[in-house]
Amino acid sequence: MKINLKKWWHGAVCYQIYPKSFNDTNDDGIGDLPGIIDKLDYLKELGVDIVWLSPIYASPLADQGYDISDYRSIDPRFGTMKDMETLLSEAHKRDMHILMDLVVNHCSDEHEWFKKACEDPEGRYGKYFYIEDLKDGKVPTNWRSYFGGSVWEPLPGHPNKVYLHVFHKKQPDLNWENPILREEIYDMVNWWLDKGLDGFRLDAIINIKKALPFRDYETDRNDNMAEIGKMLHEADGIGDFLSELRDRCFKPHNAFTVGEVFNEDPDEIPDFIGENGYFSSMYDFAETIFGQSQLGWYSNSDITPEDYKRLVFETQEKVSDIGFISNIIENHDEPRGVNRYIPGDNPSDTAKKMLATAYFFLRGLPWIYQGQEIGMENIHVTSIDEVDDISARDNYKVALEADLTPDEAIKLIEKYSRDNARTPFQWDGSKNAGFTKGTPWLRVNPNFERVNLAAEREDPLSVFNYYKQLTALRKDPKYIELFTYGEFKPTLKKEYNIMGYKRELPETGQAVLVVANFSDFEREIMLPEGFKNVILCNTKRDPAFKKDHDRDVMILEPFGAVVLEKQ
Ligand code: TEU
Ligand code: CA
Repeated sequence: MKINLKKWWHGAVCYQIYPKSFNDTNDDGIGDLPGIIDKLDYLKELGVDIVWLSPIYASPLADQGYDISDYRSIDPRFGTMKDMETLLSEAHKRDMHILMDLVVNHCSDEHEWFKKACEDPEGRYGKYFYIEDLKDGKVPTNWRSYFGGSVWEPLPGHPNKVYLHVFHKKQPDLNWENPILREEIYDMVNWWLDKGLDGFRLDAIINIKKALPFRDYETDRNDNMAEIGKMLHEADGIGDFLSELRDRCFKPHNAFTVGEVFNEDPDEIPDFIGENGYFSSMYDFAETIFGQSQLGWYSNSDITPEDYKRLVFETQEKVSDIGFISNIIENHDEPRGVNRYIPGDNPSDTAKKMLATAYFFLRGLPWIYQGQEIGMENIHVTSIDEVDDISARDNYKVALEADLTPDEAIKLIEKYSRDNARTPFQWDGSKNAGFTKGTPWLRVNPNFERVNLAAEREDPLSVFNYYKQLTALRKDPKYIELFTYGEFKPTLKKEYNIMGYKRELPETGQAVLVVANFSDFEREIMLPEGFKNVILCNTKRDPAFKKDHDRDVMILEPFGAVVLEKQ
């Protein structure tokens, strides 16, 4: 069968690796590049085409690699440049593509550029950053950094000067207004692409444009500071930077790029991911950020299946055929999707497969975050000492300041900590889940005896074997055009806790209906006409069908999910 994909990546299945926690080959407790190379066949078997690596550049790891001290070298803890080259060539042999994380809103305070800026704030490198004078002892603005506290930090060696960091103080922001800095970045990006790298995920990219001149915003907590979002909302003109980056780097290399974009307006979607967009794709974070409070995690609200469905449908409708949105249920900054989106405390394998079905066939690119494919779950936390994530540690403090008891604060950490996604991959039932023979840098989830790849391989009904079915169906020559280009039509909208949608190719009339039951009891669903042919189902038995007057009714098990083809 001839498959007409307009771009090579349109029908791709994508996978995120968090290298530190993926696979350790030298037993230092830290995952590494040789460990990734060893697992390329595994990823191929899973049906993965594009792999994004969270940062592996030289870094003090203050924010786990999102603080880069040398963009052109690999941190020895992750391996060598030779390993990286081997990874690229081994991936390409398997027709797989590798993306690195492009972290250019900030670098590390241990980067050469920042060290030189401290030596001579008025010189060339001082202008790579936002360095300001204190005025009457006061910092320039009242912005609160994402990880807590002021965004302004005294410049080492210069008591009257401060530098800007919207994330951690070890992550000074780069000044994109400076054309010389931009040239440095483009050189570096092109250097990697010339090496054969296939593209990038663009970290925190929306932060590179600041609203200037600096000013205070309305405070939103009793720390008398204002969240960064208010400033970003006012910052105009990021498009100039992003178009330049696209034209100077991505386009000439035909690179694949995916943006971490949080705050786009619906009318900006074409600029970001349209025909000549800044990026190939960007993530849909509507579900991720739902319920987040300005006050901190302690004041967040939960997401219900009805919220989830509404938000997903909104994104699908607003993106429509403009471009390819990237669909996720989790990443390295989020709790595990199965704990966030499935109602109840202990998600069953059936429920995990239901959630997977619900998002996998949406229009756009399906992404799997490492461990998601075996149903990895959040980890229990008993004390703040067990927590690595700097964001969680800050939120713990904020919660205590808001008068939560330590127990209540720990419950929050358990729910939202970024550590949840960062515990080592559970390869098998042996010590440390087969991740390392040394001491893992972050503790292994004790549920590994139940949730691990080796055990799931043996079980035809496992979450892992189901993910293989998902990727195989999406890429089946018979369906790939339908899932890649087919229209998205929300269906069964009024069925409470049921997510239903059609994918349809108007030219051929080919259509499927995806139905996912987010309730823990059986449901009878009145079907639109013609959809009776089950092509995928997450339960042992296919759903039963019956007639109600003239209409077809499907009986879906608790947390059942099904893909039906139109006859
Ligand atoms: O994240 C950017 C970002 O905005 C999130 O960190 C967000 O603030 C957080 O998820 C709220 O829970 C990127 C990376 O994905 C993250 O790991 C880094 O810490 C951050 O940038 C700084 O580079
Ligand atoms: Ca290692």
